Amino acid sequence: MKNYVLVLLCVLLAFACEKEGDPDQINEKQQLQQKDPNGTEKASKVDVCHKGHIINVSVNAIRAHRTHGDAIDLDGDGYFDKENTCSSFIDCDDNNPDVQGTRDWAGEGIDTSGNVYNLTLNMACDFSVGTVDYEYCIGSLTLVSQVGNVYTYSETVTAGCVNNCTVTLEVLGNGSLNFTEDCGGAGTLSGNLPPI
Ligand SMILES: [Ca+2]
Ligand SMILES: [Ca+2]
Repeated sequence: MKNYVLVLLCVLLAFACEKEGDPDQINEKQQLQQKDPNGTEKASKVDVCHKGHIINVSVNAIRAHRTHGDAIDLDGDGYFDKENTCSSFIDCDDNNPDVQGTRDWAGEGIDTSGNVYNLTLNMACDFSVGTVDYEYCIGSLTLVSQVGNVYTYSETVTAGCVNNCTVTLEVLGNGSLNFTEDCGGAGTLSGNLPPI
């Protein structure tokens, strides 16, 4: 009887280790399992940001990759569900490829005269539009151009601000933004805003 219990324990331990194994090993297994007898791959695969590289794995491997801290692109829109080194932005809704939601940043901005203001920035995940709260007015941002991780916007403001300023956002690798509002002769306002 003791031998049976020992064998059962060994089997359970082996199963547990395999279940929590390294995603690389699991990937290799999945690659094999994904092939039909005729060699055709199944369609149920997703992109994963694994060790800085995008790999395409079976949905069955998602849990193991999450356990190891990898970011997943579940809805296949090119945006991953958490901070990662494979893409600049986080998918706000990783279950819907058409709705990406918004992200918020907040921090202090300083103007040309040395005045400090609290800034709150709310941006669409694709950075196409957004709003910025300057404490004393609200600015609406419309994307004009993008060069790499630098986005330039035309700005329309509510009462209290100088209108027709240009806002530039530089998305840094740590997720923070370099924010600059350039109002020409009326001066500039700039700051670094970490994500909320
Ligand atoms: Ca996604
Ligand atoms: Ca999405």
